[in-house]
Amino acid sequence: MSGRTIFIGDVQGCLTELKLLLDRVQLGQEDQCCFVGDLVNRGPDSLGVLRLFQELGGISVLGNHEAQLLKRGFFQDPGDRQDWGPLSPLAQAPDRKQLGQLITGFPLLLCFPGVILVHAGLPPSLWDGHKEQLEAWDGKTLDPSKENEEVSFILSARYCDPSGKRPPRDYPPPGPPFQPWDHYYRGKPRVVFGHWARRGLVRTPKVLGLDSGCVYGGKLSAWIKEEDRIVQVNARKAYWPIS
Ligand SMILES: [Mn+2]
Repeated sequence: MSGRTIFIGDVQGCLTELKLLLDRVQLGQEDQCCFVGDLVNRGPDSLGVLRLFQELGGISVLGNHEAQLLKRGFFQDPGDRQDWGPLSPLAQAPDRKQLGQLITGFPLLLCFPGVILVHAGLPPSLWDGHKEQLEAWDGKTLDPSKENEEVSFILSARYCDPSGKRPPRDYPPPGPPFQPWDHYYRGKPRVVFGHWARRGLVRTPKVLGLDSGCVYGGKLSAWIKEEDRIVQVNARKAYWPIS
């Protein structure tokens, strides 16, 4: 029997909950764990999460939290004087550079059979789900010197208007003409994304939103593709105030 594909929402350093979730899905040797990004920051053990991710041979797309670290050169030289808060143990870890290389390789978008994985949103140029356009993005990594609107849509979009224009801010909810970006998605592959803790779990025929706010005291969610099944664990506590 071949393994399953298990998509996992924003972990944000919640190592205990991640381990519980992997128990609950009864992770097997052949199973592949695919993360929506934001493995790190805010929660109690980002270093532990990255090491476990490595051990699992996990796959992840890039989240905005990882992108920030890459842009700030965190993995080359986090700097002695800077206070990295919950990321301090990672900043001081002997395997920091190695983990940084892993994250540098996180793509912005990944295609699986029947599924597209991104951190936050699928940019307007991909809403029709044309194969050639998707192929151009599949596996592409971040070039920090070439960040454009599409990259920022992938990393941080929540609402947009029918043309794909985003509101100045997503909270409080912007109201018409803005809608959650997936409202406009017409493609065939199902899009798996995270990044939107306030919205919580989203499950429609077109998309799965897996950020159920674990680090804020919500849940950590997984979707097992082959079984079309959601598995969740409750956060042990709120590790960070929701902003
Ligand atoms: Mn995010």
